[in-house]
Amino acid sequence: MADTYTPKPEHRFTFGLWTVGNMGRDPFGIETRPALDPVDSVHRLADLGAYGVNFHDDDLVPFGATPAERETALKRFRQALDKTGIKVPMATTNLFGQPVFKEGAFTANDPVVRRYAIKKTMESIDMGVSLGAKVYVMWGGREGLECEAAKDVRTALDRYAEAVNICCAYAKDRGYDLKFALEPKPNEPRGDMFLPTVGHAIAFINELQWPEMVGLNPEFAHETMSGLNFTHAVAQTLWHGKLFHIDLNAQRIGKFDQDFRFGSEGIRDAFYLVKLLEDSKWDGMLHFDAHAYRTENAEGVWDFARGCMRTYLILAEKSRQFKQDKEIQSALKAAMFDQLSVPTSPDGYGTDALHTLRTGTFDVKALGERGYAHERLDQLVTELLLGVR
Ligand code: GLT
Ligand code: MN
Ligand code: MN
Repeated sequence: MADTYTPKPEHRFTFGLWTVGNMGRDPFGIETRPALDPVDSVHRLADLGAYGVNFHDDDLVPFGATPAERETALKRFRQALDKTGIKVPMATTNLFGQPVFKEGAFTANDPVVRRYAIKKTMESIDMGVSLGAKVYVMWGGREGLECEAAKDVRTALDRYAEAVNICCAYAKDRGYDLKFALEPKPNEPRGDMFLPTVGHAIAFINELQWPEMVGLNPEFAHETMSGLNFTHAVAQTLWHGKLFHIDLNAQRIGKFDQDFRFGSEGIRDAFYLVKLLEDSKWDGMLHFDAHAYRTENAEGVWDFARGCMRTYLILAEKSRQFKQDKEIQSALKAAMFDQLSVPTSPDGYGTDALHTLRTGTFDVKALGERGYAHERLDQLVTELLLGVR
């Protein structure tokens, strides 16, 4: 039955074919559910109220397909999109699944492998753009190391930058309206991966030829795996004007890349993330890069997908309540929340301003004795989230 938290296309929720299509395989066990036909996935997502679907090249056209098979797959998919109104806002390339990429793709030591990775990416960009994609995600699944002696990291970063530059040049050459979003991850599948966190990736972008074409696709699970605060990572990405896409899911610190249903772990973290996205009026896609538990059958997959979207909408509602809650607002006042936007030096950095700062007098004792009401504020948020406010 429809309620306030029923997803609609206007909410801009998207899923990957690889997310709902995840068959429950893990390093210790085989698939627990059958493969999904991309066409069926599009229809089910439309029924649930999603806006769009994203894919790797190989999710849509199986690796090694003949040109005729490729045509058929694309035709059927296009028909499903037309019929349902489901959009393809993002595209990406599988540069990690096949043995050819076991030593790396853009940062493989062998230039031949690197050139193959670029060609596969170009084809995938063409396919994505032809279906409407405006963002191209680069997750360097095999860019990294186990054997530290085998690769020079500084040279690998030269090659990584070269590959991103080539892809930008290709998009420009073809006249595509396409932006690139790098997706950091600290490890898994490689022992250590290049561009492991949002911070590393933002710094890397500054060294590229067309930095304005490249931003980030941060993922909740990936920063959390490193023990970092994902909301802070997204806030800084926004601050740099580099949030081009986002991967939402759930993850516990210190575990393998769990890719759980959004909000299923770390509900407070999920709340602050949603609040940030809502407060900053993020108008890009809300993409769920997550999958159903291995325990689930085909029906459980759609419970999972519905759950991701509902939890986002519930937390968005909580973030509106946060703003309207008088006690929370008064606790924010006690915490001096609004004072952070007052510049430290309202007169700038000139000699007079520096003199004013240099000669200021302060009641350091009184400042040190002040309380900031964080306990009150934090408990109020807890009670809001627990549904008793
Ligand atoms: C893979 C990975 C994700 C990336 C996807 C895009 S593929 O599932 O774990 O984090 O976003 O390449
Ligand atoms: Mn992940
Ligand atoms: Mn991801």
